[in-house]
Amino acid sequence: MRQVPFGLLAAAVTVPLLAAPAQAATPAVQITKIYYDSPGSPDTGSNSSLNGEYVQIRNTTRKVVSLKGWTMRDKTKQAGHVYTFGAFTLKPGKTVTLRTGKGKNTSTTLYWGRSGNTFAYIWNQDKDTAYLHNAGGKLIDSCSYNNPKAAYVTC
Ligand SMILES: [Ca+2]
Repeated sequence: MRQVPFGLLAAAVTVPLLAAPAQAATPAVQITKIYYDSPGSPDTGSNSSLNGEYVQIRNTTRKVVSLKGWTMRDKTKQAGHVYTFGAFTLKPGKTVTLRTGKGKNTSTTLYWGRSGNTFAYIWNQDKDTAYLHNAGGKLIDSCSYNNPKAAYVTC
Protein backbone atom coordinates (compact mmCIF):
# COMPACT_ATOMS: atom_id res chain seq x y z
CA MET A 1 0.00 0.00 0.00
CA ARG A 2 1.34 3.41 -0.95
CA GLN A 3 1.89 5.85 1.83
CA VAL A 4 0.67 9.37 1.10
CA PRO A 5 3.19 11.90 2.43
CA PHE A 6 1.70 14.06 5.18
CA GLY A 7 2.58 17.23 3.31
CA LEU A 8 0.31 16.26 0.42
CA LEU A 9 -2.60 15.57 2.77
CA ALA A 10 -2.12 18.94 4.43
CA ALA A 11 -2.11 20.64 1.04
CA ALA A 12 -5.31 18.86 0.03
CA VAL A 13 -7.02 20.09 3.19
CA THR A 14 -5.73 23.63 2.83
CA VAL A 15 -6.85 24.29 -0.74
CA PRO A 16 -10.62 24.56 -0.08
CA LEU A 17 -9.93 27.15 2.66
CA LEU A 18 -7.97 29.28 0.21
CA ALA A 19 -10.85 29.04 -2.22
CA ALA A 20 -13.32 30.61 0.27
CA PRO A 21 -15.43 33.38 -1.32
CA ALA A 22 -14.35 36.98 -0.93
CA GLN A 23 -16.02 39.02 1.82
CA ALA A 24 -19.15 40.98 0.95
CA ALA A 25 -18.56 44.60 0.00
CA THR A 26 -18.82 47.19 2.77
CA PRO A 27 -22.30 48.74 2.81
CA ALA A 28 -22.42 52.36 1.64
CA VAL A 29 -24.08 53.29 4.91
CA GLN A 30 -23.01 51.18 7.83
CA ILE A 31 -24.24 50.54 11.36
CA THR A 32 -21.05 51.18 13.33
CA LYS A 33 -22.05 50.98 16.99
CA ILE A 34 -24.95 50.10 19.29
CA TYR A 35 -24.75 51.33 22.87
CA TYR A 36 -27.37 49.03 24.37
CA ASP A 37 -26.75 49.17 28.12
CA SER A 38 -27.42 52.77 29.04
CA PRO A 39 -25.03 54.02 31.78
CA GLY A 40 -26.30 53.38 35.31
CA SER A 41 -28.00 50.44 36.92
CA PRO A 42 -30.79 49.72 37.28
CA ASP A 43 -31.97 51.52 34.15
CA THR A 44 -34.55 54.07 35.23
CA GLY A 45 -36.35 54.87 32.00
CA SER A 46 -35.65 58.60 32.45
CA ASN A 47 -35.10 60.64 29.30
CA SER A 48 -31.37 60.98 29.96
CA SER A 49 -31.10 57.24 30.52
CA LEU A 50 -33.05 56.50 27.34
CA ASN A 51 -30.73 58.85 25.47
CA GLY A 52 -27.74 57.00 26.91
CA GLU A 53 -28.81 54.24 24.59
CA TYR A 54 -28.09 54.81 20.90
CA VAL A 55 -27.16 53.38 17.53
CA GLN A 56 -24.72 55.04 15.13
CA ILE A 57 -24.56 54.86 11.37
CA ARG A 58 -21.85 56.14 9.07
CA ASN A 59 -21.78 57.15 5.44
CA THR A 60 -18.78 55.32 4.00
CA THR A 61 -19.17 56.80 0.54
CA ARG A 62 -17.83 60.01 -1.00
CA LYS A 63 -21.35 61.23 -1.72
CA VAL A 64 -24.07 62.80 0.38
CA VAL A 65 -26.72 60.21 1.23
CA SER A 66 -30.33 61.19 1.95
CA LEU A 67 -31.78 59.06 4.72
CA LYS A 68 -35.34 60.28 4.19
CA GLY A 69 -37.72 57.36 4.49
CA TRP A 70 -34.99 54.99 5.69
CA THR A 71 -35.77 52.92 8.79
CA MET A 72 -33.92 51.59 11.80
CA ARG A 73 -35.46 48.78 13.79
CA ASP A 74 -34.60 46.06 16.25
CA LYS A 75 -35.51 42.39 16.12
CA THR A 76 -39.07 42.81 17.41
CA LYS A 77 -41.98 43.50 15.10
CA GLN A 78 -43.43 46.22 17.36
CA ALA A 79 -44.43 49.38 15.48
CA GLY A 80 -42.80 51.59 18.13
CA HIS A 81 -39.53 49.82 17.54
CA VAL A 82 -39.26 51.15 14.00
CA TYR A 83 -37.69 54.58 13.53
CA THR A 84 -38.32 56.28 10.20
CA PHE A 85 -35.83 58.98 9.24
CA GLY A 86 -37.24 62.32 8.23
CA ALA A 87 -35.45 64.70 5.86
CA PHE A 88 -31.83 64.14 6.79
CA THR A 89 -28.64 64.08 4.77
CA LEU A 90 -25.54 62.26 5.91
CA LYS A 91 -22.40 63.80 4.49
CA PRO A 92 -19.47 61.70 3.21
CA GLY A 93 -17.59 60.03 6.03
CA LYS A 94 -19.96 61.40 8.66
CA THR A 95 -21.73 59.56 11.47
CA VAL A 96 -25.18 60.21 12.88
CA THR A 97 -26.22 59.09 16.36
CA LEU A 98 -29.80 57.95 16.85
CA ARG A 99 -30.72 58.16 20.54
CA THR A 100 -33.74 56.38 21.99
CA GLY A 101 -35.32 59.20 24.03
CA LYS A 102 -36.64 62.64 23.23
CA GLY A 103 -34.61 65.67 22.13
CA LYS A 104 -34.04 68.27 19.46
CA ASN A 105 -32.62 66.80 16.27
CA THR A 106 -29.30 68.25 15.06
CA SER A 107 -26.98 67.55 12.13
CA THR A 108 -25.23 64.86 14.18
CA THR A 109 -27.87 63.52 16.57
CA LEU A 110 -31.41 62.32 16.01
CA TYR A 111 -33.97 61.22 18.59
CA TRP A 112 -36.29 58.23 18.37
CA GLY A 113 -38.67 60.04 20.74
CA ARG A 114 -39.43 57.14 23.05
CA SER A 115 -40.59 57.84 26.60
CA GLY A 116 -42.56 56.39 29.43
CA ASN A 117 -40.73 53.83 31.47
CA THR A 118 -38.19 51.05 31.40
CA PHE A 119 -40.09 49.44 28.53
CA ALA A 120 -39.24 52.43 26.33
CA TYR A 121 -35.71 51.16 25.66
CA ILE A 122 -35.16 49.74 22.21
CA TRP A 123 -31.97 47.76 22.49
CA ASN A 124 -31.98 44.66 24.69
CA GLN A 125 -29.33 44.35 27.38
CA ASP A 126 -28.25 40.88 26.30
CA LYS A 127 -28.82 40.30 22.60
CA ASP A 128 -30.53 41.98 19.70
CA THR A 129 -30.12 42.95 16.06
CA ALA A 130 -30.29 46.37 14.41
CA TYR A 131 -31.58 46.54 10.85
CA LEU A 132 -31.14 49.51 8.53
CA HIS A 133 -33.38 49.62 5.46
CA ASN A 134 -33.47 52.28 2.78
CA ALA A 135 -36.63 54.06 1.64
CA GLY A 136 -37.30 51.28 -0.85
CA GLY A 137 -37.27 48.70 1.92
CA LYS A 138 -33.94 47.18 0.91
CA LEU A 139 -31.74 45.95 3.75
CA ILE A 140 -28.62 48.11 3.75
CA ASP A 141 -26.91 46.79 6.87
CA SER A 142 -27.53 44.91 10.09
CA CYS A 143 -25.61 44.40 13.31
CA SER A 144 -26.16 41.65 15.87
CA TYR A 145 -24.81 41.28 19.37
CA ASN A 146 -25.03 38.65 22.09
CA ASN A 147 -23.03 39.80 25.09
CA PRO A 148 -24.81 40.78 28.35
CA LYS A 149 -21.47 41.69 29.98
CA ALA A 150 -20.69 44.51 27.56
CA ALA A 151 -22.43 47.89 27.32
CA TYR A 152 -22.00 48.35 23.58
CA VAL A 153 -20.95 46.66 20.39
CA THR A 154 -18.97 48.02 17.48
CA CYS A 155 -20.01 46.60 14.14
CA1 LIG B 1 -27.67 50.26 32.39
